[in-house]
Amino acid sequence: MTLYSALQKDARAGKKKFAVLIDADKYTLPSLRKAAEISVKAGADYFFFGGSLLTSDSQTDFITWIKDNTAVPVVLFPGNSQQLNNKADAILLLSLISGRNPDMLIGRHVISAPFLKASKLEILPTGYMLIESGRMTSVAYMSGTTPIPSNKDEIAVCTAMAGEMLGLGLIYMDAGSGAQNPVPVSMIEKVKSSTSVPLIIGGGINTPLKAKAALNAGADVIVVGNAIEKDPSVITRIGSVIH
Ligand code: 1GP
Repeated sequence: MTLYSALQKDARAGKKKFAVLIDADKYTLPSLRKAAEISVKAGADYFFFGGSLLTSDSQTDFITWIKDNTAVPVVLFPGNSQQLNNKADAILLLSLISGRNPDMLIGRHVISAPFLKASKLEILPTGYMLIESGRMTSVAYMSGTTPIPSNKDEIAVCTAMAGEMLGLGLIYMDAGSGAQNPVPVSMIEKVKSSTSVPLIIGGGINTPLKAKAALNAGADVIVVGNAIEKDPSVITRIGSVIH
């Protein structure tokens, strides 16, 4: 079964999942091992790999270590085409549909297509939506796009519906890494009730309470990165909310 079929099946059955986001720049091999061990014990469903910048060359070693030592699938969540890596299992092929930057909607994909076609990566076409979350986030700055205002649920709903109609198999609403405020609950509820593809929510989820709020509102997968870099034990507490 592909990762996408499993995700779709679990989303339909209401089985919630969580992804631990690894930004390779923020880890050393020992700290990665520790986070990975805690993640496995906490029942993490995926390791997502990515970040707005990647300045070290450790990503390949980290992915290799995770593949050799755990059974948790590795999914690329690339900030740019330099983060492509065929040691992973799958890639969120992100089209930044909340923005109007053609490079992020289709340009980078054209450049990456031959590499992806030749790789064994499972391609997960994803409508990626940035949601305004207080202060400017790295992803908004680096992508040169304006996030959807956090009080404009209807814009988020129409954007997600359009993404689904274009054939994107996942919607990922992201407040941005380390966001001051996560994606609002009312926005998650409305997007969930207007679309039928699995919904991923991330950005600023740093407590079990915020994880629970996103899941209850309709998130099928939540993504946690920043909070874990600061305190890996957060994974255990969030894992217990989910499973
Ligand atoms: C960022 O959604 C991810 O793109 C995760 O956000 O790092 O705030 O958990 P955090």
